[in-house]
Amino acid sequence: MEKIVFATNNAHKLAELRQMLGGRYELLSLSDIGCHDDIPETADSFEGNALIKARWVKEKYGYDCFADDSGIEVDALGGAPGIMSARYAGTHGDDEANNRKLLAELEGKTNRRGRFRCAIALLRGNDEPQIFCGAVEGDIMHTPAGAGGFGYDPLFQPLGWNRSFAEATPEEKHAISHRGQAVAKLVDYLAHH
Ligand code: ITT
Repeated sequence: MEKIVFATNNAHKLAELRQMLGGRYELLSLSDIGCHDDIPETADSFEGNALIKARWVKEKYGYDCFADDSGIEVDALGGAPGIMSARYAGTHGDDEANNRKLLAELEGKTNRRGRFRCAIALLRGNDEPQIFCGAVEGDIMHTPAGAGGFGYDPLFQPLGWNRSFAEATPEEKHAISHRGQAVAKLVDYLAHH
């Protein structure tokens, strides 16, 4: 089975990817390759940050790898939290605080439309870098619901649904999610190159 590094420190993303790619590719985590670096995410787009993370691992550790940069954009907030999604409330990866801040920022606003976006950057052999994107539209709910998923999932109701991503099974989420879409493109590329 082809081995490929997934350059993430987010255990939830790793679990999602293992579920989506399990059986087809052996995914190595950053700790599997002895990388404990705090990779600087200094770009101003999901694509740019995904590429920075993938390049860091390929250049310093020599592995074929891919990285995910993702987040939620809310129209009434001018696209925030966007690329700042993981550290919206200040502490990187504090999902509860991030959700509280999002609800507070949206108080009194009628337009609650937003979307999750995901960019996956792949660096494989000497191929040109490849970027695969996905997005899913929805609305920010008024109160969190559900215990599944991670991040903003308890507050995100995809268009046409009557429950949050956190109330769905992993399979239901992946079938329409931003990451599910980007991974489908990644899988197609890997199968044909
Ligand atoms: P790595 O950079 O190490 O991959 P990270 O969590 O720092 O992990 P990002 O910078 O890409 O990753 O930030 C992604 C944030 O966006 C994540 O922490 C969540 O708050 C949010 N997010 C992304 N995908 C999500 C999803 O499927 N469901 C809920 N929230 C999500």
